[in-house]
Amino acid sequence: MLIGLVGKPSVGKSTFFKAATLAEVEIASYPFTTIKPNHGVGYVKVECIDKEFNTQCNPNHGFCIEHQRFVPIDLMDVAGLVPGASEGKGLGNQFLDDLRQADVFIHIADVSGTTDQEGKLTKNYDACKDIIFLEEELDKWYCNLLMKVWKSFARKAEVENLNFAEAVSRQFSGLKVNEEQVKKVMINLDFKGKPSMWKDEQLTKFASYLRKESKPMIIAANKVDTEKGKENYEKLKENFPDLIIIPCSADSELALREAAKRNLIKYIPGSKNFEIIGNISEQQKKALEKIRKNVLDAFPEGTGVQAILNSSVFNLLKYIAIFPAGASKLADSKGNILPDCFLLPEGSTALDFAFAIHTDFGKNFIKAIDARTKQTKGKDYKLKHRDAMEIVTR
Ligand SMILES: Nc1nc2c(ncn2[C@@H]2O[C@H](COP(=O)(O)OP(=O)(O)OP(=O)(O)O)[C@@H](O)[C@H]2O)c(=O)[nH]1
Ligand SMILES: [Mg+2]
Repeated sequence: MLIGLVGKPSVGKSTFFKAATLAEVEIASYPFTTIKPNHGVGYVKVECIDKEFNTQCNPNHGFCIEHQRFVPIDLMDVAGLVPGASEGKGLGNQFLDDLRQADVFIHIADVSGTTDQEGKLTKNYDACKDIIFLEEELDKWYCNLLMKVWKSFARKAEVENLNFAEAVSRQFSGLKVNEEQVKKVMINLDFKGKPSMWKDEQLTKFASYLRKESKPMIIAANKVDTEKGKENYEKLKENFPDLIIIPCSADSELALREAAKRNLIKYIPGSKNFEIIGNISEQQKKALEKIRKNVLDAFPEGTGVQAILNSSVFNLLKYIAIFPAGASKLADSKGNILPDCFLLPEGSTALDFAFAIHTDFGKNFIKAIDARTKQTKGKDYKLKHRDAMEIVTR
């Protein structure tokens, strides 16, 4: 699972990245602070099943606080994208190639109204413009990649009488495009005529639809803590009712996460509360209480960072979290309780899960056992979010 952070310069991509990963990255108020991509590990939050089993888990990866399990996901932060990037403006859009393997994008938008389209300081800037131009630049990026090979690829697929959707997904597997997504796009577009004969505007439309399908996007309305933040966030929501837009203050999440790391406060990422537990100065206390009042109490999802990560994986991509769990004992051979948690696409079966654990588990699959009910499930059993399953092999 790879989540890509995109947006124009100075919107807070690296701040969001740092808040989610606590990796040391550069953050500054001038455009193009980030040039080389930052890779890191963030987490989605899942209500852990250990509570139901009256135990405390020991995760191999990620962590668990008060029965809230944090499951690792890969995050990538890249340079800022400006209008005209596909014609080489700013840093261009070639750096997006680093994000070809992304499953989902988070568009970090700046609702403070204080950064213009190139990330420079301004006043009363309308964030709605950024939603439109960013989509356009992402479409152009896809379109350029497709255009390069389209004619020869499509002709070859036609001559060899290949299954078109499968051939496209194979040709563009680097973009993590799958056959189902291509099929869906073809049905929606319903173009007549051979793909090798498509006009440029048809291919442009195809690229745009395919991009939306294979890189779904959620919007982080960042900097809601600022004076105009809430008002501009409401405006975004009104103008784009079909998009998932979540209010966010990456800066606040970063402050809370760093204070928690230094044992100054107790804060579970994504919660609407924190408790001061360490020795802090009056000034630090004032800053933290301001976050409580202006962000945590003011927005239903707190700082929004955790909600955005969760929403991208569980609402937009519709993934489910599955726990490998012995039906008679929850610990692995080393005594670790519920050490793993897998993120799988919706519709995954018990057999898919077995293969996700290990190819040998998949190949030697006999049955699955639901650790809660002790019921036996066959290979076609469709898994549910937070299922706990044992895989029995030959
Ligand atoms: N008020 C406020 N400021 C923020 C927030 N998030 C980031 N900032 C500030 O916005 C500025 C830009 O932050 P960065 O994280 O460097 O932005 P970026 O999008 O990575 O910028 P580039 O790498 O240049 O594309 C910094 O001064 C941050 O402190 C937020 O939630 N609220
Ligand atoms: Mg940056």
